[in-house]
Amino acid sequence: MSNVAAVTGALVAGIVGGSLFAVGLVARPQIVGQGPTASQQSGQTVTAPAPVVTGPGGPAIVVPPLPKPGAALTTSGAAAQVETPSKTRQSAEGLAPLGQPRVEAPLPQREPTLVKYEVETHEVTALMDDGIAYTYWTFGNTVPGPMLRVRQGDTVELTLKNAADSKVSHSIDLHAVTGPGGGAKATQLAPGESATIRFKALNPGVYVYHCATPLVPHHIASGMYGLIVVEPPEGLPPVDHEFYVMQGDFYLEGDREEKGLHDFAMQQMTDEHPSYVVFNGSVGALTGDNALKAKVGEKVRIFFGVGGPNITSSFHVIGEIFDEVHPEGATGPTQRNVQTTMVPAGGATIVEFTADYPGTYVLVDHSLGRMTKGAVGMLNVEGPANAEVFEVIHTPGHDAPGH
Ligand SMILES: [Cu+2]
Repeated sequence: MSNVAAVTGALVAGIVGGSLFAVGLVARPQIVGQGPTASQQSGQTVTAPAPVVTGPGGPAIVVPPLPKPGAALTTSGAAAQVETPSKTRQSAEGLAPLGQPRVEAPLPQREPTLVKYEVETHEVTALMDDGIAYTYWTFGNTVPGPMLRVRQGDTVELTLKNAADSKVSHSIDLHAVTGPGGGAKATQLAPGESATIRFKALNPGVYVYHCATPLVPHHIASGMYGLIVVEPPEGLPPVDHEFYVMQGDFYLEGDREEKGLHDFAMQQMTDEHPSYVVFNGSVGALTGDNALKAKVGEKVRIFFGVGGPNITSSFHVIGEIFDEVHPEGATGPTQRNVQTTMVPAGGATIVEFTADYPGTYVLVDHSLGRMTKGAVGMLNVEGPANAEVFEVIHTPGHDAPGH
């Protein structure tokens, strides 16, 4: 059974209970919310995790290259041998899903400074679904790529490298950049090349970045997107958990039930008929053991973006109400008490809510047909039930999808 079937089946079996998702889901590293710890270097690339900040004129913040993928992942060399015939389809055996993206912790109070990031593009073959492999093109080996996080007024020095073993050129267009192509003009990189740009984070908000090498939607449909958070000068209000989730649509040639490595399907992409619509790169990336976790009473913030390339998201969490939404990722006045928020391709939002009652809350694109294509995530909330918030008076006891 594919993971899409497992996830959908679990939902049909019932959202109530929270113990339903143990079967059929791919195990993978735990997700988000724990940003790397900081260490400081002076203007040099380091291999330790992220930075401590000093005031103006102090050392620049340096964020190191991301770790290499796990041993089970392979580079795209093998993928390039597969053109179309399904009878020669390469096995997906031994492959794993991609890991989860790096999440940056909230920034300390500080004055604007120089922040250095280094990101490397990698082409990686990994599992999209149970037994179904795809050659992703990535920023830093994850989909989405690493979260970048700066403060309004910071000067950001971004070095983009394209790994020497890449097959094609890559680049970066950051929607937080004011400048030619959002940086894409200067960062068109052949395999093995690198480029460095500097930009001022003029506007606060949460912004998508993506590869902008032709054919751009092909690169995005291979996983090349992420979020850059530009905090307002006062920062974002503290919460108990921050999560980083991005939706993307993927186009694989051949039958989705056919195991093995699938190539990119150009016609499906131009027709806007995705084989998969998923959160964080693959089916099951945020379900089962990989579910997001919180406790009753805790405040949750989700940075939610849509890489696309084509599909807009009607982002909703089943069983929850967003206390606050930053529409279109903008800072400033929020909308309160929102059920579903529309997030365009190449757009993002911030949603916040308090987990008031225990249970499993399901992240979806409320164009719910896409659940069958993998667009399902879970937030497991543990803690005491409050009968004033929710109480079952009578039920025949049938599990139901709740929606
Ligand atoms: Cu690219």
